Amino acid sequence: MSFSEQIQEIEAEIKKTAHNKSTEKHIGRLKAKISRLRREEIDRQLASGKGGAEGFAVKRSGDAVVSLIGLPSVGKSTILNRLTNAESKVGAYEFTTLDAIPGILEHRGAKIQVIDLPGIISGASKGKGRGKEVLSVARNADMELIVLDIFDGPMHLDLILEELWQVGIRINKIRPDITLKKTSRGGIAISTIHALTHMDFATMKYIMGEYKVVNANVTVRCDPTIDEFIDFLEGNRHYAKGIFIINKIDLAGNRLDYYLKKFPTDHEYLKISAEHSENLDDLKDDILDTLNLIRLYLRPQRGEADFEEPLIVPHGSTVGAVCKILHQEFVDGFRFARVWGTSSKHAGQMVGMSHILSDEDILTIVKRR
Ligand SMILES: Nc1nc2c(ncn2[C@@H]2O[C@H](COP(=O)(O)OP(=O)(O)OP(=O)(O)O)[C@@H](O)[C@H]2O)c(=O)[nH]1
Ligand SMILES: [Mg+2]
Repeated sequence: MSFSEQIQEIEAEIKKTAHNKSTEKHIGRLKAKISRLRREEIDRQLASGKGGAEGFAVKRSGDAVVSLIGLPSVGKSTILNRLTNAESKVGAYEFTTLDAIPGILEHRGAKIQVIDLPGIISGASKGKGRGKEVLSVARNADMELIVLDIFDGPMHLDLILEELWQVGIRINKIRPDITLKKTSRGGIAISTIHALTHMDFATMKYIMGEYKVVNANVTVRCDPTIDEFIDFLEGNRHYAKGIFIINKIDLAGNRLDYYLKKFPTDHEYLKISAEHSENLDDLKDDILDTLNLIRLYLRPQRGEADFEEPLIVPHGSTVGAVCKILHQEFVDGFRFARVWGTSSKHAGQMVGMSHILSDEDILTIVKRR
């Protein structure tokens, strides 16, 4: 049986199995099997050089990377051109863009790399229409701008999320907080912090069996679904933020509300017209807010803080993380840091590597001599 036939057969079995408490173990195991088969198939393709076609070469730059994902002709390139200094060809026909085109969006002191990509189609994750290369750029981005057009958007949304899901990209999801330590004997011990509502320990053990885990200590600090638990066991998942954009609202005229109502309500949408530059400032703000970055002003030991070029780092960054971003020598030679701003108890507070910084803090790192 071919790889896709095997998967189809298992998927059919999941579909025809009633989902309830008594079938939970069985379904968990079947889902884990599909994940394993897919991973094996990808490994095989990579090994044989098939599907390993030349990827798009985009050098990462800026404080964060955002990629434009959507079907052909929805307006991705128009958005890139409006947000950044870049020029990507715009066309009234599909597949105008054939390459990854990066540009830089400068907003609120941050430099965000925005990457325009060819449109994806159904089957992209399996390689259709250079889909693999497109999705691999998306996998390296911190955030996906999912572009939908006002008319076909509701139809395209599931397709896009499915293709992203297939290559291991999880949108607006939190990495399941689970740790697993293999042991040499004693079976599987599971400890939890909250009650699990999606599966019981027996199901978890059964699924782990599919991954040949028989002796381990597992700590679960969340309430994972079967899919989330498999994601954890598979590893190699990319958790990216996502913004859902509805473009071309100008074309709907006074029927705008009618078309907007067709979009599923489980996401929030930003409604824009790239062509008429409508709501683009909201989009820029949304990108910055969703990336959740903070600005730090670095101040040398003797001298003034640099308010012109803030260092942009993710919200929740520690002094240690900043040292790492700056240079390994700050990590190796770290003595202490001084902080002025909302994260400090008083001006110039002495702090260690684990101190968490806030937006617009001033930071001095003191190294050993
Ligand atoms: N009316 C209107 N047309 C738009 C808008 N945004 C883009 N377009 C038009 O839609 C067509 C496709 O735009 P592109 O930016 O090339 O779309 P794309 O998503 O990059 O397309 P591919 O590169 O083929 O995937 C062009 O004719 C644009 O002028 C919009 O907000 N309103
Ligand atoms: Mg394009």
